[in-house]
Amino acid sequence: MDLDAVTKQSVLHAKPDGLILQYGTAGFRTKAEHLDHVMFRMGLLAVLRSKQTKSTIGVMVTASHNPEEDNGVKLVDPLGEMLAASWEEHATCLANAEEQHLPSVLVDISEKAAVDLHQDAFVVIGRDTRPSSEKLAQSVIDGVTVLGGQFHDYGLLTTPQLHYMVFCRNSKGQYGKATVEGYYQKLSSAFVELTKQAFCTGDDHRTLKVDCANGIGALKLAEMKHYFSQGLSVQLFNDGTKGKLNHLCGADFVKSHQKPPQGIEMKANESCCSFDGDADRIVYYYHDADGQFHLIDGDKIATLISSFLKELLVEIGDGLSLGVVQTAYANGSSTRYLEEVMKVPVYCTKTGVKHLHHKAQEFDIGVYFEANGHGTVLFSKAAETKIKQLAKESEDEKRKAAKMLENIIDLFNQTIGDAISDMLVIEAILALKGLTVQQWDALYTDLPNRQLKVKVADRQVISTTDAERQVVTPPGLQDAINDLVKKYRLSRAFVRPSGTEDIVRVYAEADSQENTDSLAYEVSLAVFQLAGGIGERPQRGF
Ligand code: NG1
Ligand code: ZN
Repeated sequence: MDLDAVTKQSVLHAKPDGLILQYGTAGFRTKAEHLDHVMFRMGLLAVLRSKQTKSTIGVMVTASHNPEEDNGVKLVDPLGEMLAASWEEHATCLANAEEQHLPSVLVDISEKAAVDLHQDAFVVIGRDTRPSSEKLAQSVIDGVTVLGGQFHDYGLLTTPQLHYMVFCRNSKGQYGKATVEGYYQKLSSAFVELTKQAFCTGDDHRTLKVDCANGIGALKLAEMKHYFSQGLSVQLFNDGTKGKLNHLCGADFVKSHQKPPQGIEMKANESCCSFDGDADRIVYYYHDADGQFHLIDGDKIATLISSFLKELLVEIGDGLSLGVVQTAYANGSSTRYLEEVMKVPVYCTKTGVKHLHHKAQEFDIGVYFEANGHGTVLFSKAAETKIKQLAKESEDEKRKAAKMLENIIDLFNQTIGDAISDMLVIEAILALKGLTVQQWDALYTDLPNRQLKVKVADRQVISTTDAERQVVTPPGLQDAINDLVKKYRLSRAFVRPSGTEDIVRVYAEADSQENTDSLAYEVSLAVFQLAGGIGERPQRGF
């Protein structure tokens, strides 16, 4: 390591004094103007991680669903997964080191992680459409090059596309070709193959309106839609030509406000969906004939997908295990439906896809979705081998099911939730089952729910247990929540510090929207009073 060169370069990416940031649920995230040094240093760290794993590492510059002024960065590990937990700590140390300590922190990380500094390093970089992203990606490249790493800059990519590229490169092309063209081809041909059966029986051509949150999803979907246009035509809205990224649109807006985005024309019963700013989340929705808005969130997406997979698994009869992984934000009705009606085992993990991803890996087929629409399906190597074998050998009905599963394996982005890939799977299942979006929605009725944010002086005073469903500290807060929850029917509430924003999140559900809103308000007030609330007290009514 040429530490002198690092010191010299680092001056050009100087850390603002006293700024402390944490590698959180989704990497570093804050106002874009505070991130230049973090980007440079994540370039350095990616080189070390690449040397240590002897693999290509990814760096994605994005702040996903957060406002356009924000930005963020996360590293992608060799199999396209989120960065290992021990390296999150290294990332936090490196990002927060004062200028003069930077060389010693680099040496320290290399020693602790037993990095072979003579290894070559290769880093791939992607970024979203934020105005700040291009310059910040250049700072990552500066960090990579000063440590002698090689790199490929993919420029504009969705987050899942960058994860895909990393996995393709490290699997020596076995997972697919590490180009956007390769990504389009892999997904589209699996979609076309899977839906052949539905469309040749004369089913109507499917159409779907997509709100792209004025983000990267618009550019990529516009390029990709020609590849699958025989089976599905998508109409893009909020494509970034006019509006601001994630502003009054996108999956996060639709899910948290439970209303349609601006900038999309919805006719009664028309199927619509929204991506988030980096296209790793998707939610569906429609207006019924009475003009009432219906949201179909990640929980209902997981339900549709797992019921379809379960049918195919019964058909091939091979005893492969299927499990669904959710977080505490999953609507209570979805958990009940999955467990009691579908008889599928359901598990709850902490928020953040890395937790869901790890749990899902315990099954032959693991379906994981956050309620906000971030999720995918993972197939174990053993399941994939079995399915491929059955698709070749077994008798007719079994083979048909195995072939469908084979296409589904290709269609799901196995590295991380992917709005484009999820959209194609959902459309394929709806076509094959002949289901309308209303019929899908009718699988179960969501319990009314509400999410609120509370500002506190230090959100880390709140610690939790039981997959974030119970508060441990500050003392008294959980008792207060328990007492409030008891006042309502079918009620549930929990609070946790956000990993991406400087706030505490409050979640409540109950038998009516009115009761839910009261419960959410009362719990917010308890947080404000017992966990050091700052600014305006929470108000009743939204
Ligand atoms: P935080 O801010 O930790 O709640 C949010 C989402 C997560 C995940 C991350 C990363 C909710 C309640 N939380 O995390 O599910 O998607 O952002 O983007 O939706
Ligand atoms: Zn996202």
